[in-house]
Amino acid sequence: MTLLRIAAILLAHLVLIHSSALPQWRAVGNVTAVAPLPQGVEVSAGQARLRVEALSPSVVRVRYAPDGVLPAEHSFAVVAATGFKSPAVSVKNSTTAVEFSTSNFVVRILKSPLRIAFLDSKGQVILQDDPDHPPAWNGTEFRVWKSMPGDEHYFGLGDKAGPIDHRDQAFTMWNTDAFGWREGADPLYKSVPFVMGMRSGKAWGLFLDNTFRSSFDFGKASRDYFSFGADDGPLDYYFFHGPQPKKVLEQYTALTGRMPLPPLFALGYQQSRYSYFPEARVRAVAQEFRRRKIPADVIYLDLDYQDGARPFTINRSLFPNFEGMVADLKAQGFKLVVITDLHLKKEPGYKPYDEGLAGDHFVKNPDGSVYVGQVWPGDSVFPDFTREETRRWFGTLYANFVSMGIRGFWDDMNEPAVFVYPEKTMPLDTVHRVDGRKATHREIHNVYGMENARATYDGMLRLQPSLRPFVLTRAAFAGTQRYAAAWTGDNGATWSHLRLTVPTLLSLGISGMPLVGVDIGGFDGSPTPELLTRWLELGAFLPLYRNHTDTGTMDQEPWVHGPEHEAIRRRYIEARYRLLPYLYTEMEEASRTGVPLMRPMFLEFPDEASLLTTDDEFMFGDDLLVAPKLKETLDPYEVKLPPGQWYDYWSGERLEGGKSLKVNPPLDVLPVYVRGGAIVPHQPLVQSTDESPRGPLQLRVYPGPNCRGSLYQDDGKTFAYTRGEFLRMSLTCQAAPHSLRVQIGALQGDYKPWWSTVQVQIVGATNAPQEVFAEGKKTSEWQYDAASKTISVTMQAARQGGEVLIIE
Ligand code: MIG
Repeated sequence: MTLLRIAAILLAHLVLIHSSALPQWRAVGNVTAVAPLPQGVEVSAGQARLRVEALSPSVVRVRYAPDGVLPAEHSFAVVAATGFKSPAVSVKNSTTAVEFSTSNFVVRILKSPLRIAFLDSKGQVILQDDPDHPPAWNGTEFRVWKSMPGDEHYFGLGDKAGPIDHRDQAFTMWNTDAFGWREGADPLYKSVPFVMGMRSGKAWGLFLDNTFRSSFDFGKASRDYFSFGADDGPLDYYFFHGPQPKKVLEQYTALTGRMPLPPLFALGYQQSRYSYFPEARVRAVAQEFRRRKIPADVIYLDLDYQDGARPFTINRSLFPNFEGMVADLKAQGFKLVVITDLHLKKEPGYKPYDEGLAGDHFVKNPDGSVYVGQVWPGDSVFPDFTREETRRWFGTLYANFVSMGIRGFWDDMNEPAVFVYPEKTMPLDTVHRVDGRKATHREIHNVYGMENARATYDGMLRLQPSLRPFVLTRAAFAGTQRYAAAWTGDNGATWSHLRLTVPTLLSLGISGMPLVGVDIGGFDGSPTPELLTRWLELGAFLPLYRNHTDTGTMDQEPWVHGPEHEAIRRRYIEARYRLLPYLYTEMEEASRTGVPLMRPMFLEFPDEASLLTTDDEFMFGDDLLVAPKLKETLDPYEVKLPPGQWYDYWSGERLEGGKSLKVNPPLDVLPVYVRGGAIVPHQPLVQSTDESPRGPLQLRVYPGPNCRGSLYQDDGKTFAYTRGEFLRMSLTCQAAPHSLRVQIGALQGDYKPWWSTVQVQIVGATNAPQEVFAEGKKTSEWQYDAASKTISVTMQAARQGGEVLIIE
């Protein structure tokens, strides 16, 4: 080796690339060798290597090995890296760059110094390493800097409780029990190192597959670049080419998995508190919902049902006939979800402890002894959920509850939370035994909660393979949507937390988690009557509709603030149940595509620059726009209606889009608008999802351009839908001067729905029709309601579909 070459290598290893802030960063230097691969390319820079491979025409994986050795393949998040159809690529090598392209975009690796850029097929840069800051290491720590165009905005990252647009802010990924959190608190309970960038209507995505503490900085350190990095572990990331934001989400969730179709009851109203006890109180709450005719599906049992804070036990003095209570509630159409914390009391004679010890299932100290931490039961031990064998064992602990008919479990405290301060979790050198290798808590911390939820989900499935499990988790990592719904932890009974509900849940949706909710009414403290009413109105249009509060707060059931508030709240809960066919259809879509039910405006309207960072209104599915009152002040506020035609959901009034409305909704109004051209399925009112609606399926038609809708139904409980027991129907409408035609497509699938007639409801009709035809025959089965400007036509449902023609 020549002296010059040695000097060059030394220099490459010693380049100080970020001298102003952190002089110890070292980049890998210049490319010294290029090796084409069938799906990409591997380049060397001295002893370092970079491998870039296309997983699909829209996804590439980027892996660095600073010491030349790519880490063994292991990912908690990724389920489908091999499920993609990898395209073959041809690599072009020049003196300055190595390049390959898929049918959708171009990957260019610049040689000196080693940097990567993603370009569209026209050669425009989508995302690139900052020219002055190639990726660099500092010991085990690494950081990547990307150029940050002034008009680019950033979304995702999990439960970030501030604006959905992360520009100008910095974030940490470290699951934290954050009781008392407020706006901007970071980190919270979940870590999803996935970000979506949006610029000029075009989206890209980036997922850092690394479970260690990581961080993202979108312009705090500099306005010229954004950056991300982790304390340790692999620099292994995926780039997703959109350019549609929905497509980025589809690709990201193809990689990390999607939410399985939830049971229908999960979309019903859910009542919780810390805690309902004794047994008589639980029964009384259930009774009260039925007596007052406030629809509801789920009641939660929090810690106090347990004996001595020990998970999987029952306090028999408070719940003498627990089994009978579960059965009686079931008969009233209620599902019970019970909390099952993961920390197990260290107490010989307590079955989960004895079994877990005998099976060697607990997390260890570095010296090999079992780690013991303080949580609710006092001295507690922690199952090592990273082991398949341990997850299987933990899953068996649910057998009793499942056989009683309990349909859901609530995984709390799984960051994991431990009562030590300020760490709030187990020591970082605690040892996990991931199948086949040891890992410290530094690596496992962020996935511990996900693996806990996985144990619960898989356990339920094994115990009762025909029923869809429902698991609610607090902690999460990328991919947790495969196992659980999630809520945002301990919020508070303040207007600020009502306001944060919207952006926080939107961020979770962009992070691949569609089945999410907040404690409606706030966990910490008791809401004023108005605040609870507004929150319950909004809740009717959130993915999960769950009211929950802390121990020691005032009662928070819908009826506690007198008849006026109760009547409003009941009306919104009823509206939720009437809308279930739409909600369930949208949820089924989310389970197939990863596109969440609750969507930021930019997801539906990527080309509307003025809506890009909007997070005080949102889309609920394809067609509903929800614009809640989120401030305590008395002032009117603006609702931005995207271009096109819109309808007021409650009055049917027609509105012109492309401008803002000033609204000042009274206590009993949550502004909701429907996109012109939507057909939104509804059902008659029920008191729970257990009850079959009686009457016709209602198809509300909001005439407008590109008029369409769809319906998906199945039994809402089992996996029979995977064997053809579902129903799918597509809907369209065409307006012509003086007529409107509504077409119901042929029904697909074998599921027999509860309805045998269909009522087509045309919204926004200013006059009664001249004539109405159903299936080409003139019919008199119609009504016109002048007050709501609605024409309703009832007809028999037929497998081959049908048609209604209205002559105005
Ligand atoms: O330290 O189980 O976020 O929803 O009610 C409190 C009692 C422990 C925290 C959860 C909350 C739950 C509470 N838990």
